Amino acid sequence: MKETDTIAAISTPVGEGGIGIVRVSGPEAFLLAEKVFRPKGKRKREIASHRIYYGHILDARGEIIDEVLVSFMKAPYTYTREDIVEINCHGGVFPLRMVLKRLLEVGARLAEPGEFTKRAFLNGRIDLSQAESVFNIIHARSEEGVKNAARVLQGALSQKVRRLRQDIVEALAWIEASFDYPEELDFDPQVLQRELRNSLCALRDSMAELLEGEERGRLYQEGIATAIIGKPNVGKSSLLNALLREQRAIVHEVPGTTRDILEGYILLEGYPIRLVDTAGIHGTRDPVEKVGIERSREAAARARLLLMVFDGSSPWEKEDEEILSLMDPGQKAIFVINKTDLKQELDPGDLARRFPQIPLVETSIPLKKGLSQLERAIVATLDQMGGGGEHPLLASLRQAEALREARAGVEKALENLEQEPAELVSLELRFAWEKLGEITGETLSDEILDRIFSQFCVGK
Ligand SMILES: Nc1nc2c(ncn2[C@@H]2O[C@H](COP(=O)(O)OP(=O)(O)OP(=O)(O)O)[C@@H](O)[C@H]2O)c(=O)[nH]1
Ligand SMILES: [Mg+2]
Repeated sequence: MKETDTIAAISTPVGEGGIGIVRVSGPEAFLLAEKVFRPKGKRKREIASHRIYYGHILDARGEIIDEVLVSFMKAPYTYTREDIVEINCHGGVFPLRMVLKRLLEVGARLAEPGEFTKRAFLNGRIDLSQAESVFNIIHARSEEGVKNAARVLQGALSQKVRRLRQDIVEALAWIEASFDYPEELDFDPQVLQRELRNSLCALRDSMAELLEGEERGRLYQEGIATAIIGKPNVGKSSLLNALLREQRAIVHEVPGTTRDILEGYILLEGYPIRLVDTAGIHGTRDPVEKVGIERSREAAARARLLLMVFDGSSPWEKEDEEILSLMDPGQKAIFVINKTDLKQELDPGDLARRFPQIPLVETSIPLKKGLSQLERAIVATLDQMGGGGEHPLLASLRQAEALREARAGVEKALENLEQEPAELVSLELRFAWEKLGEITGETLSDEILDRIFSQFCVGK
């Protein structure tokens, strides 16, 4: 399906900056831009492609709206593979809106979120994995995340997926030939079986290899949600501030100081970490505190890593026990015994004996003790979560899910290779082939495509 109208949007963030860009794409991009743009001095000459022109955008009455630089780019060597015009305006909310409004007046349509990238996909310039990497580059939370997404944009994942699909097609061809024309194959059926088994095993292993990097890819891409939880007054907000190295959260000796969720980002050894400070969890009648505590529980449930903070200077209480119960089997945790500068009432040995697999760090915020040890424990835990894989290519749940299903299909085909009729094996392989196609967008419904692109920002 080819889009035929001409779209326009502000492609830079809304706010005040040196410049802002309004982008126009579609068959009438040049025509519409020329209606609103008056180039300085070159009124008679024809516009050449991939050149930048200086001049003014005029309103309907011919009054100057803004002084601009305009790039005219003829298809197909453009982002969308359509004609594109980019207008560099002064970067303010009003000049950009006025220029955009002017383009809409002369016939452009306001672009939907992600529509420029969607057109690049629909016009065949990039596949879906590459389109998603554009989103990942924009939203990456670390340098590693940007680099991994850039590799996907260059086609690294598409290439791998195409190769896997090609291998499946070859296996299918053999299976179906042996099924349809067994007498014409001068192969020993047993040799054929063995060959097939080998190539399916190789397929399964390459898929597993790709999946291995998934967790790590997502860690770099999204940042790891890390919740600081504990009963009131143990020093959670103090710990957040110490790790962020700024006084972000209010710290106070009155228990129940933190009411709302507070967040901040830190980078540790390239890992982007989203630290979430929460309200101290305990039984309370205060209705506002109750809401805060409910949010703490939700934040704890969503986190992939929990920093469980205990006050070393106060005896173990049932509230501390309750904190322990928030730990989910799928989550990683680190124990933090804080306030070690005060007289100690809590024996860290008890916790260490009960949970030998969970790292335990002793800290004192005023003495700045144990903080680098805590940071090292966090990095070590993330290394464990990430597993191997040099440059992970999978950073989206959607892609990983499709690959997992494809792998399951190949595994079933392998299991059934000897027992079941060839038809069943080939059905499983067809399924795997189709699932792999979802990664690159070759086999995906319009509805899902719309959902994917709607997550993008307007103007991208
Ligand atoms: N002596 C000592 N005091 C600390 C330490 N860490 C925090 N505090 C003090 O403990 C009190 C509570 O600290 P917060 O960081 O507000 O504790 P919190 O866990 O966020 O408390 P809530 O938000 O009420 O749940 C403050 O008076 C801090 O100065 C520490 O390591 N040693
Ligand atoms: Mg607090």
